This record gives sequence, structure tokens and C-alpha cells, in this order.
Amino acid sequence: MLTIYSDAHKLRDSRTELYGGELVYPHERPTRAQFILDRILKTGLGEVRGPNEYGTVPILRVHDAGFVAFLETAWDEWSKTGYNGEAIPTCWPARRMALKIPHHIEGKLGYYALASETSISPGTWEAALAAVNVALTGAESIEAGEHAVFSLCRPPGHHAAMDMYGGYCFLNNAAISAQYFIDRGAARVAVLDVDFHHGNGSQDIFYQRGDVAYLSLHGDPLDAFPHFLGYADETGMGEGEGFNFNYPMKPGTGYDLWGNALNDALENIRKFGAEVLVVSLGVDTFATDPISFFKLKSDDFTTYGAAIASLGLPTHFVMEGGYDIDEIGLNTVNVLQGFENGG
Ligand code: OKP
Ligand code: ZN
Repeated sequence: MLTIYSDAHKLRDSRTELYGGELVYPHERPTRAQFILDRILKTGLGEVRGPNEYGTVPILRVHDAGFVAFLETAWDEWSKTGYNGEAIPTCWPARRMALKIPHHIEGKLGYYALASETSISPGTWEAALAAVNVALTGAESIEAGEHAVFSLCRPPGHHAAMDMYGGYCFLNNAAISAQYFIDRGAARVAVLDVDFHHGNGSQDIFYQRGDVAYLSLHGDPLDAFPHFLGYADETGMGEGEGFNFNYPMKPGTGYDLWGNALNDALENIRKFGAEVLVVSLGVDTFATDPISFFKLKSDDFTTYGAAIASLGLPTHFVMEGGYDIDEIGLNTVNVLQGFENGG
């Protein structure tokens, strides 16, 4: 399988994540992508190619222009304040407050953030933009005839909504890719999100649309981030009614239950009549992931890669989460190999 990768992800190397009341070195760190790339090279998965540049036009198809401008300048504005640390939001437009966009960077951070664990640091915008270019190059390669492509995106994207960042995400790589397929003439695209966390950003972006279905298997938001979206009764709205599928699952869920949910999701993708599949591929479902609570084993990743291949669709794998870094390469490449050998 063809992989798209750029070293520019290393520009996203924030020093701080607000975690358990402490500022720790982030779970979402450069070695994640490095270990995945190492495994791809070691197993000989296939060619590894660099990205092309697409500018901001395809980004603005799913993200708000003010939000994108904010991301681009946030670090500069923050560093001019004279604060010593990285940019972390400390206040929000909470219930019954004004939805105004303040002038001060502190207010802007609160306005555009959906969570505070994710610090904005120097190079964050450049890395997020490069991750989008990786995803768009992957999508273009599929347009050009590849059956399946792996876009090794970092930072991840599925929590990023039209005008919100957080959950380690800034720009929604998978959603931008899905929109790219639509703009190139696809009538129906399915986004299958197998990351442990619900992709609130992807759901939100496509919630009222009938041309992009969103299906997600994830830790029950009653117990897991992002807590405020991802419930089973969120089925879509307006033209999107019936095209959003959430499969929240309880702590301790193993492949027996998870695999059943996947089969149900795959059946819904068939019924939807998707022409292209985008997979938000997070491997934080792994049993020893430090921030998650599912119990998948390394072999399960191979098994489900093959199950996804049974759809027979052109498939764009876009990297999302996975924080047991010692096994991230094995588990990620198992999915891709399972896909290639399965179907
Ligand atoms: C990003 B992706 C755990 C708090 C978790 C943020 C998690 C972001 C996950 N107690 N906070 O979906 O892998
Ligand atoms: Zn995740």
C-alpha cells in the first residue's frame, strides 16, 4: 500500500498537555509518526511518498475562515503577550454567555477551543497544514487510481470541527479528504472512525448532509473524551438524518463486541452506497493504550483490516490517535496489511 508522509509533523512538538491537573509532555508526540514510519519501512508495506501542496482552499471547504486565520496567527499573538508557557485556553463562552469573538488572544483561545489539554506551540500551524497536505495527497492518489492509500497524518484531526480545535486536533484531515472526494464528483462518501475516541469534529461537519455518512466506534462519552458528543441517539439532521451512526461502548470492551459493532457499521456503509471510504484510523483501542479503555489485541487489528477490505471500496486510511507508542507501528501496519491480504 502507498503511504503519504512528511517530516513536517515534527514541527508539532508541544511541551505541555494539561493532563490530570498537571502539565505533562504530550501523549500526542513526534515519535508516534516516527515509529509508524519505521514499521512501514521494516515490513516493506510499499512506497512512501511526500505530499504536494494544496493551499487553504480545500481546508476552507470544511473549516471557517476566521478559525483558520486564528490557528495561523495564534502562536504569534500569544508569544507577544509575554506569557512564558504555551497557549492554553482558560475561559469559555459557557452557558448563557455571549458568543462574541474577542480581540485578545486569551478570549480567542476560549472561543475556538473545545478542550484545554491541547496547547498551541510554535510550529503547530505549519505541522497541521502539512498533515492536511498529506491527507489531500492521499486522496488525490486514490482519485488517480490507487485502490488504497495510507496518509500518515500528524497531528490528528477528527476532533477538529468547523470552527473548533482540541483533543490534540487542529484541522480535520479526514473530513477535508472526504470533502475533496465530493468536490471531485463522488456522490456518496463514508467516513468510518475506528479511533477509540468519538470524532466529534467529523460528525459535526457532516451532521446535516446526506452525501457524507459518518460512522464511529468509540468509548462511551459518558465515560470518555469528548464527553459531550458521540451518543447513540445522534443520527443526523435534515438531509443528514439517518446518515450518522454512533457505536458507544463500555470500559473493557474487547474484539467480540467491537467486531460486532464494526460489522454493523460495514453493513450500513453498504446500504448507504458509498463510492469511497475514508477510515479515521486510530489504534488507541489497543489493550494497553495509556488513555483509553478498550481491550483490542494486536491480531485484532489485522482481522478488522480484512473486514474493512470486504467492502471492496477505494479506501483512504487517515491516521488519528494511538498512544501506546511501543506498539503503535505494529498495530497500525497490521490494519493496513489485514486490508491488503483480506477482502
Ligand atoms: C485524541 B484522539 C483522558 C483525557 C483525554 C484528550 C484525548 C484526545 C484524543 N483522561 N483527553 O482521538 O486520539
Ligand atoms: Zn483517540
